[in-house]
Amino acid sequence: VDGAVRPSEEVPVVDLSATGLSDTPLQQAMGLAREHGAVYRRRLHGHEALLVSSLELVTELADENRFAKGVSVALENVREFAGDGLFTAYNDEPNWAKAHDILMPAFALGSMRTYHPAMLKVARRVIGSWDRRAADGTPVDVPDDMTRMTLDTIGLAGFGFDFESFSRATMHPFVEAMVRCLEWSMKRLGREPDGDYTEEDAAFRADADYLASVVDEVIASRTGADGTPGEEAGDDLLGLMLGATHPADGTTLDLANIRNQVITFLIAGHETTSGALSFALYHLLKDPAALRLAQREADELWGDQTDPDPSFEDIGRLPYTRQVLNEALRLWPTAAAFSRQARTDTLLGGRIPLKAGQLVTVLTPMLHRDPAWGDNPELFDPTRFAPEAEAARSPHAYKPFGTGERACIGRQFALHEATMLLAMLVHRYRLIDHSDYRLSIKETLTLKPDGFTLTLARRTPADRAGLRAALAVLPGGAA
Ligand code: FDE
Repeated sequence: VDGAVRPSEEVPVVDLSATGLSDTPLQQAMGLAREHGAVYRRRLHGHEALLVSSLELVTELADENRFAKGVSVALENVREFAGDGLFTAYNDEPNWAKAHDILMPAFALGSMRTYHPAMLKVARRVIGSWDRRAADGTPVDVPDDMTRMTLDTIGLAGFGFDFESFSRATMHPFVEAMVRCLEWSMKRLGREPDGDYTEEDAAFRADADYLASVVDEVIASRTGADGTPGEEAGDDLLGLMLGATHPADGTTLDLANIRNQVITFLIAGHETTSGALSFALYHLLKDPAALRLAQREADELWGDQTDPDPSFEDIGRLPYTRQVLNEALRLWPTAAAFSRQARTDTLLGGRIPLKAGQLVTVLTPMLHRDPAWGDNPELFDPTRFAPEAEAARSPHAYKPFGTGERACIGRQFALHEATMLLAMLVHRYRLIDHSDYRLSIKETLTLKPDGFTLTLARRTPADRAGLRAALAVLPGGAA
């Protein structure tokens, strides 16, 4: 009568107000899904979220006629420092469509050719650093180095700005401030109604201001003193944002929005990709059979070359390496949840009433363990992404890049960069599990293996010959 939506009897309700949100809320949510099933309501200090992870319900949520992207409470928090950038913009904010239309061409597959040289330059920085570690036998911190790599790559390829992360002993202060901002966004979800958070908020403000100042430096390096683009705006992301006009109305993006976009791309373009590479290396380390197949694929391209020069086309010739990344992102999608919003009052799955505008959270790692994935969804198995296997599966069973019109614009960028680096690393090194690493996952809104180190040894021609001989005796290995 009062129009309030009453929880349907069938949906379990879990109230976390007494225990609070854990430091690893995503893994907590996964545990609750294992306990209560693929749809449940989570209450926390008067807020309620509906979490969903079955293929059946996600297929409905992916229907763009009934649902659109929802800006979740977590993303509202990120809006505090990324504003109306693409990731955090509301669907109906004019700057979303404008920036999307201007930037889309820069992320088409063909554009990766433009970024390839910058990606390769940074991949060689990783190799320079890892060669020294291989020589002196000291361990590399995998997530740290992947973060250095992806930050330098998006900086150079997107904005012509060099963070020079490999010439620094510690992470660039931009990364540290950004990680704290993301952490603040996550922890803010668990705040108690009567808590005092003045200190956290002041520290956050300082970090957010610092991020903005770095970005202003990036922008200033490309504009005149009056903020207008110089002679050559360039054809990278920043060049497009400064110079390109919207096809429909001929206007350009305003400087406040460009600042938000640069922050957005620096964050979105590196946190998630570095996590994906770290998980891929973790799984290869623990799965010698998969590692050998990845090594064979790279060996077939680059043989015993000491310094191979991967071409743009080579990256399309690494299908197994791509499968390894896909499978790593299945088990650990590094942007691990996204929200959908009902366009009208509707019934989800014919039984769960939703009001127009109501948000639903998709818990991606649990969707990626739906029974549609077969008997042992916890096992790492890149052959799940062989073309025949993919063709037999619903496209809605796999959503590491979100869905629909607000899906990840950087997907090809991330996959090109990550496939190239992964292939170069397995071609060059033996990966040694010196500490018998046990996976533990750190959450800062995104996921990363915590404290993951390994040691390295350079592969020799004899190693490669041995691998060829070993694989040749397997069924199908001679092919
Ligand atoms: C987006 C994205 C997403 C969606 C979200 C929602 O729905 O909310 C997701 C899930 C993602 N993304 C994921 C990912 C993963 C990886 C590896 C990545 N990602 C990467 C990248 C790179 C770059 C540059 C990017 N990325 C970017 C981005 C952007 C800008 C966005 C937004 C879009 C729109 O329009 O909205 C995204 N991404 Fe990502």
